[in-house]
Amino acid sequence: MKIIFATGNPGKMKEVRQILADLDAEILSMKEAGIDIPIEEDGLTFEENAVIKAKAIHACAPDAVVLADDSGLEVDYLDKQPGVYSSRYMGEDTPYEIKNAAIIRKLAGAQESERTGRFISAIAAVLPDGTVLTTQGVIEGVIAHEPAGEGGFGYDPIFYVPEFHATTAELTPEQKNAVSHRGKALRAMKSKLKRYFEV
Ligand code: ITT
Repeated sequence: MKIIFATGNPGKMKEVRQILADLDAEILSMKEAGIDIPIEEDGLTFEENAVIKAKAIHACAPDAVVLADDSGLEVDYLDKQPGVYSSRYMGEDTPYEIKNAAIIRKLAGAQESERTGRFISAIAAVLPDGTVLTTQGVIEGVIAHEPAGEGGFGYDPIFYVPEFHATTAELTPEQKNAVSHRGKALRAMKSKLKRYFEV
């Protein structure tokens, strides 16, 4: 089976490869598949945007299984921002040091109990016959007072997971994938794909 993963985010792609490593499939990024098209993510939910990305790439590679992830950070104190706008928040090219510092500043007046948030990942698959499958995964946490850790990408340095006493940027890739929104959503998708192809 050939799987094309519809992402241009190298941090995401690295995690996806590790999480899908046990599948008997060739896993290609969009770039490796030679596909370079702009995709307008104009959905209002993570699931809608994941389906938009997977369908756009399916149109270019109809014989492959195409997967896409749409994900983001919801911060309760900020009315669930940045949410589906996580990568566009404060500008797509703004470094995460600046975005992360801004979120911490915005929470300056928050009580400890108000610092809750979550990472959400929606995964969509479009199969060669056009079937669309979707799954979702969530990890709950709190916004840290200071960024910490060098691992992961994006908002990981400010996403503190109380059970680990660490941010997701301080976890090893294996630890993060075992508990992350993306790990959960992709493992659920693996089960759906296995069921679909065994029937
Ligand atoms: P593609 O659309 O090409 O996959 P993207 O980075 O634009 O890349 P999204 O639209 O799904 O992807 O935005 C996800 C953003 O949410 C991502 O850029 C980070 O800012 C944030 N995010 C999602 N998962 C994360 C994680 O595991 N760790 C840290 N930040 C994460």
